[in-house]
Amino acid sequence: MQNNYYPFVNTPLPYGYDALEPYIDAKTMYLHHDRHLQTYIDNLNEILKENPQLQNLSLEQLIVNASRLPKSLQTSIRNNAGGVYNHRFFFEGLINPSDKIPHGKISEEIEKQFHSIETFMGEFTKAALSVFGSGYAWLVSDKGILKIITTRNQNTPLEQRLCPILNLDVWEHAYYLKHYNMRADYIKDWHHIINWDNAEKNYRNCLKEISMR
Ligand code: MN3
Repeated sequence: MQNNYYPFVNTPLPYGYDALEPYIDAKTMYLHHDRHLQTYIDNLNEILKENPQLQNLSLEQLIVNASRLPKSLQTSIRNNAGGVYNHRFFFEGLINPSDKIPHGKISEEIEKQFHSIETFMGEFTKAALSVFGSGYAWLVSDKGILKIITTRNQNTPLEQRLCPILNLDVWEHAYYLKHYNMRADYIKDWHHIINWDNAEKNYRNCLKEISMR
């Protein structure tokens, strides 16, 4: 991944702010990317500026090693490096128009493990609705096996040694302007803009990582 070391910069979205209309509105995308993600980037740079010994670690290395850092740094690294990683992952996972259904290896694996795409989407939706407060729902690979998990705040699957394929930000800032408190409506809209090519690419990378070990 480019721009993966200190000092981090906020690369532009891979599409316009209004590209995901009518499913996610331009104002939400602007605030989400230019304010929320920017804040995580600024905070992370500030922490690393004060801790030069961490500046040669990549974003992923910071996250994976967070629990080995001094106690005072653990939470702030987890929140801010996680906030950068999770948001980049989320934005890269969206496209409009979308193919609507998965294809390739990920499609085969979803059908094998969840019986059908519909069952999978139902289970993913249930997980996303179950997040109490702020967090994410994820499709991850656990050594090739697909799992749906949720994480709180800005925690990531990387800390659990899981390989992320797809995520959904269910913090209220991701949908409140358009969907108000109706998270279920937001999730339904998100189904229309999943970048399945990106999910397929991520899954193939997950499988590659296993074979390299
Ligand atoms: Mn967010």
